[in-house]
Amino acid sequence: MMNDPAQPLFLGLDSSTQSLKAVAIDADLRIAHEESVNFDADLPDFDTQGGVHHGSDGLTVTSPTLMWVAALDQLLARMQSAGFEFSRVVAISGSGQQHGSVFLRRGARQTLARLDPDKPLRVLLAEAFSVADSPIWMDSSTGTQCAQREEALGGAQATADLTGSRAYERFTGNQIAKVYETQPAAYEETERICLVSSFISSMLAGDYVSIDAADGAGMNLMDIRGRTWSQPALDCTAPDLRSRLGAVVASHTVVGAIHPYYVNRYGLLPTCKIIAFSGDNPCSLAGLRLQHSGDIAISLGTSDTMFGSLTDPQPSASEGHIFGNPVDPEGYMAMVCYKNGSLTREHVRDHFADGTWDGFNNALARTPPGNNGAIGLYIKEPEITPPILKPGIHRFDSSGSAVDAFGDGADVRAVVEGQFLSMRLHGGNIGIQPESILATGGASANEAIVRVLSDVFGAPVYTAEIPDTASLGAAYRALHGWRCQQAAAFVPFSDVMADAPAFRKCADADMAAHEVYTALLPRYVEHEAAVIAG
Ligand code: 5FX
Repeated sequence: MMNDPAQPLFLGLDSSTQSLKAVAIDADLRIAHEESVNFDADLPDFDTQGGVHHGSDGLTVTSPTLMWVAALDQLLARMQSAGFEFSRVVAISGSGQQHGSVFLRRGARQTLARLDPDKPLRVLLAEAFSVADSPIWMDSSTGTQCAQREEALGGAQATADLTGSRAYERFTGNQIAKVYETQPAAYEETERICLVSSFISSMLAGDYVSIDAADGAGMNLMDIRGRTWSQPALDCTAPDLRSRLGAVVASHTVVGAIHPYYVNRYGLLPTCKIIAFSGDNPCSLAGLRLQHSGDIAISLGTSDTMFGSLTDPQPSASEGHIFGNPVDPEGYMAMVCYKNGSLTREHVRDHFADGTWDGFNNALARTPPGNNGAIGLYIKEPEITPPILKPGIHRFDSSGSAVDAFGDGADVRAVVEGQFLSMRLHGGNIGIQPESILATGGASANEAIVRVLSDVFGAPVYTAEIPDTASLGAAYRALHGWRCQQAAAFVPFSDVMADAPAFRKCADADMAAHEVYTALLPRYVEHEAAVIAG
């Protein structure tokens, strides 16, 4: 359907690892415009691979902060050249890769306030950073700082209970602690520390903008239930940190208005509102419209991810993360990430089926739910959930004995069932109780795999073919924040999404098969524990 030129538009930006994207929607949720800038291809002078620089230690991963600045100007200029009507945009929100940090030096606030529309942002902000290379989520160089945090906060479980996750290397508090320890002068020079999300919104507002409670939870610094900075968590990170972080706000908050720079340069309305930006995973939750507790998304991609809304989180030192919910200021979201996803299923397809998906699906068809008691853990990549670093295949027969091989087709069923039993176990451990599952990613198109997913969880599975859930979710959140502001009250996200088309149901659970999996789960737990123990 055509977009009505009189209708207001809502803009969602997504500053991800490899690109900056924009999606504009109208109030009826129709997409009006899409644009993107690829960091490697479109900003070659920053010389990144996949948007990042790898340090020589094999652990440090950064991105040049100024590249994200340059990308914003380039993206907006492209939209202008394409005839995008910036004057219709009434609200902007955004998504940022989680955990990445931006260190702004003393005086940068004034620089932001005085942006000169005749000059590009990368020139204006060239001197604004006390740390030129932003640590990002792929960094794993802060093992020492993580150990110090858990020690100071009373252990891994106490850290998870307080902040929603045990100390993780990529989480921003540990990155900040490393900057303080290794570059004390740079830390001293720092006036403000932003997340990628709050940095992009700060550039748009021309002032420092608050971090939202969903992305803020990815720092190991926020009290997950109070949704404010935790003093003990700040204290074990770096001195005078609170004043460098600003406040935490609910994700639907209007955090400012667009700076005149963008009014003059691109024709945005001076009244255009900036809604707090959030992390990419929280924005994906919004993009997939998971508004009710029990609405779960499972992304079956290169690596598998499970996330969803919940009201009763159970933070765990062993698995997953609890974040604030980006569309419900009282709610939470939980997320469990796996390294072994499609590549591992493909490995089994190639070695234990005939190398085709038809062969894989035929193997599923000729083996029964529960695999006659055979259970397998297929660790092709070092796994994070649960932590099993050594690659290998672990097979157990129906009597619980470790075996070297399975019979016809059983490896195929075992890899799929093992992955979904693991999700049921570890998701359940942090409070995820799926009532309906939205499957996304490449393998969600495979009906045989999706059937097993539905049976393992005993829940219906729907599919969504939304390529850019984070940028779309950011646009939905722009609309949501704007509607709350217009109403001068919180408007449920489900009201804002009421007219969205329903997702396609692709499987209903076979409850007899579900019972088989429920009976099998204790054995899966036992075998997984044995594999972890080596
Ligand atoms: C989540 O905790 C992650 O580290 C990643 O999914 C990043 O958000 C990717 F941008």
